[in-house]
Amino acid sequence: MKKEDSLFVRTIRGAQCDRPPIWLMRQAGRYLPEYRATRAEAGSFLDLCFSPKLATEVTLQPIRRFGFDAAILFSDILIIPWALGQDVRFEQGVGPVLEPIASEAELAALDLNGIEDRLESVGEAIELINAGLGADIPLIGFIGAPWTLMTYMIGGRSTPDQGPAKKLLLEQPDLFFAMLEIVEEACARVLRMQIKAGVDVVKIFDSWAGSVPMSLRQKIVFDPIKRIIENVRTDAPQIPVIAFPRGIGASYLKFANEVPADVLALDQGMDPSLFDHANRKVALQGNMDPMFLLGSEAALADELVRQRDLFAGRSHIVNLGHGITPEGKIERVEQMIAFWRNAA
Ligand code: 1CP
Repeated sequence: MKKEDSLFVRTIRGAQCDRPPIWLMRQAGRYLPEYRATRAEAGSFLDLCFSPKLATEVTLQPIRRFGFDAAILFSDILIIPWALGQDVRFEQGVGPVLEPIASEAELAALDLNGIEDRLESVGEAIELINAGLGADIPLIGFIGAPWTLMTYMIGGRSTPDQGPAKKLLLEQPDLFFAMLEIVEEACARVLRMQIKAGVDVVKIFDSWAGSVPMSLRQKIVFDPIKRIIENVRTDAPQIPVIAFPRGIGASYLKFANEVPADVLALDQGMDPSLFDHANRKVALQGNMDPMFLLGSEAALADELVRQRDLFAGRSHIVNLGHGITPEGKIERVEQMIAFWRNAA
C-alpha cells in the first residue's frame, strides 16, 4: 500500500471514508509509561530528540499501543533555534531555557549555513521510523511557525503572554522582522530536509498565533506560513500540509482563505461551521479539549457524541484541540479510539 492510499491521506484529499482517521497531538509523551522509561534512558530531552534509535522508539510506541492512523516524528520545535546556534536546554520542571536574543549582534550570530547538516540525526530518525512503520501509516514531520519559535528565542523560555516577543516587535520592528526572515528561511529548509528524508505529511505549529494583535496577524502569522508552504511545494507540490494557528478565533476564516494548507487543525475554542464560509473546501482536524482525557468515562462519552455531531458531514481528522497532557489517562485514550472506530 502506498501512503497516498492510507486512510489519513485519503481523508486529507477529501475522499469519503468509513471512519475518520485518528491521531493525537503529543501522542508520544509523558502520559505513556514506556515513553517515561525511554526518556529516562536517554538522559536529557535533547539527547532523546537527537538519538535516531531512541527517537524512533518513542515515535513508534503510541502506534504499537493504540494503532493510531498516523505517526508524528518525535522531535521538538526548538531544535530549529538550536540548529541556528542559539543555546537551548530543557530543564526539569521549567521547560525550555534559551539564551534570549535582544540585539543585532545576537541576531547576527545565528547561522543558517549548514542547518541541515546539524540536523542530520533527524533525517536518520525519519528513515529508521519509516523502516519500522506499517506501509499504511503515514509519518508527519513538523516545525514551529516563525512567530511561535520567536516567542521562545526572544523570551528565553515559555512566556505566559509572549510579552518579550511583543515588546521587541513594538520597540524594534526592524530587528524583529530581520529575525523573522532568518527564522522563516530556517523553517522552510528544515521542512524540505524532513520531506527529503521521507515524511509523508507536514504540520506547522503556530501555538501562540492567538497572541499576535489582530492588525499584525497578516504580516506575522498568515504571510510567513503561506510563504513557507509555497517554498516547500516548489520541490514537493503534493505534500499535504496541516496548519495549526492556535487561538486565532474568527480570524481563522481569513487564514483559511489565504493560506493554502490542506488541513486546518482547530483548537478547542473553534467551531467547524466557521469554514462553511471559506472560499474552498478543506479538511478539518480537531478539536476535543484534552481535559476530557483526565475526567470520567461518562463525561468523555458525552463529549465524543458532541464531537461526532460537530464534525458530521465534513472531512475530519480526529484529534485534540491541543496536546495530551502528562496526566492524560490511557483508558480514556482507549475509550476515544474505540468510539471513533465504531462511529461509522
Ligand atoms: O521531558 C519531556 O518529555 C518534555 C515534554 C516534551 C515532549 C514530549 C517537550 C518539551 N517536547 C515534546 C515533544 C514534542 N513537542 C512533539 C513530539 C511529537 C508528538 O506530538 O508526539 C511535538 C510535535 C512538539 C511541539 C512543540 N514543542 C510545540 C508545539 C505544539 C504545542 O504543544 O503547542 C511547542 C510549543 C513546544 C515547546 C516545548 N517543548 C517542550 C516543552 C515543555 C515546551 C514548552 C511548551 C509551553 O511553552 O507551554
